[in-house]
Amino acid sequence: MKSDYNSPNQERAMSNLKEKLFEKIKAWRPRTTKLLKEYGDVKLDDVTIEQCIGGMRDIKCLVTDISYLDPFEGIRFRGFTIPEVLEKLPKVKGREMPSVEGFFYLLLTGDVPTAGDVDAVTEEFRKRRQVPKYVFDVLRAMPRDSHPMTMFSAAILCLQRESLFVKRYNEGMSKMDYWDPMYEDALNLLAKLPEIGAYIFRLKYRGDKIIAPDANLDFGGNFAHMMGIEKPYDDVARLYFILHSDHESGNVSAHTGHLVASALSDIYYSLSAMIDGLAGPLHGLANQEVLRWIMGVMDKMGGKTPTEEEMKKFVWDTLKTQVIPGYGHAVLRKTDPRYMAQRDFCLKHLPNDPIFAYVDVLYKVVPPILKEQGKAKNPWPNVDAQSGVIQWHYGLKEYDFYTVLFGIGRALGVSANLIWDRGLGYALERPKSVTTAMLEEVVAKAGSKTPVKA
Ligand code: CMX
Repeated sequence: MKSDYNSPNQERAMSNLKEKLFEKIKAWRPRTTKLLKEYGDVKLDDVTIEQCIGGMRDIKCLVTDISYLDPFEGIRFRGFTIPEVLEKLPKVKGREMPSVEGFFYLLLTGDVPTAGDVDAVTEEFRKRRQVPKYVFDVLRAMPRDSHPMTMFSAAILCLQRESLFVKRYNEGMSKMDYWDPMYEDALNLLAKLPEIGAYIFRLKYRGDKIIAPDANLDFGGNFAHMMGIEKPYDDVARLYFILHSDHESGNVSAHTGHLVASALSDIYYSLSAMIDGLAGPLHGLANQEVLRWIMGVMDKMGGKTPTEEEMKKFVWDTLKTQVIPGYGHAVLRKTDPRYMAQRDFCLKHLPNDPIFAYVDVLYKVVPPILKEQGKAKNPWPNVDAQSGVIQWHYGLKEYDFYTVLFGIGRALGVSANLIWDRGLGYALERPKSVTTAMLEEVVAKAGSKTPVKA
């Protein structure tokens, strides 16, 4: 049967990216196989009762080579820090930021692309960009006050009928080929996300005045164009998608994507679920919460920037009922370098923005307060504390849309991971649960604080 995508088993030429990826996967497989087959019983970690009940912090039970999060240094994508990524990747012509396509090449292959490589990936995305009309029909059928993340997740989910992975699986493909239709599905979906995101935005917040895509623009440039926001918003979009792409595998969105895909669900199911996990206020939705909270403070201040003393009072009052959005992290123990990259952008492009002034005062007052309160393990700001102010500055004031931007970025990293998961044949995820009585029994047997395996 003739397949409608390029498979390594077929004679049709693969794209540069796919060919290179296939070489990398083949070279990597023996490492994973050897670890599993020869050293599978080597112990990696102990698990405490606190970790078992308390959200599995720090338990090492996921593998990814696409990014690594050091608690004190922050994220590295394929070994590169954020400043290194921004410096090393080829820039879009005449713009400050690298293209999203080039960054995706780095995530997928681990190599810095040449300008020619970037052009080839840009072309790959361009070919796959057309969003089927039924997606827009589904979005239009939804109540207009649906949250943008609900609409985004639904749009991705309804595309599931396009899955090539499902087709090939039903045809009985070999496990060694799983990565191939996953790659095809991932690129087909990623290429459509900017238009889907911009469509939701214009449908909901710009009187349904939809802007058609421009075939000559790159991922970030086209998104800015369809949003109807002038330069340098194209660079904001590129920066934003790159910064939010990946944060190793344990965060809720990446982990959800991995978990769902581990059942051999296709990328549409996996990414729709990933978006649902991102939509929680303790995770990606925090970027909307930050702006909502700042607006509340601003209202009370009659628009005036509060003094540090006034802001301290707002922070303490907030702590009576909720967490301070944009502060704290489950892994990081210092200011998030994604926060710093956006702060640098603000200092360069919008130093006098009134909301940036708020964010700046918060940076001074929140960490000492969280330290004094003594609960949060990390009193420093995360990515979400700084991201809304940039959007607001460029006219995107509908802050409940902000997490969709996070979602488009996160889809890049999660997709790269899922393709590699398939390439290396990662297993169905199925941790073991215990009962409370079992934990109590373990404690009774231990008779001390020494952790004992259940
Ligand atoms: N404000 C107030 N209290 C905070 C806090 C904050 N920003 N961050 C943590 N705490 C509290 C926790 O609620 C917890 O309190 P309880 O013991 O009463 O339950 C205590 O400090 C210990 O928490 P922790 O171990 O430091 O943090 P966790 O790993 O449990 O949670 C996170 C991490 C991000 C959910 C938490 O710091 C938080 O709620 N931050 C605010 C929301 C936010 O910005 N989320 C976005 C994170 C980045 C992202 O994923 O996008």
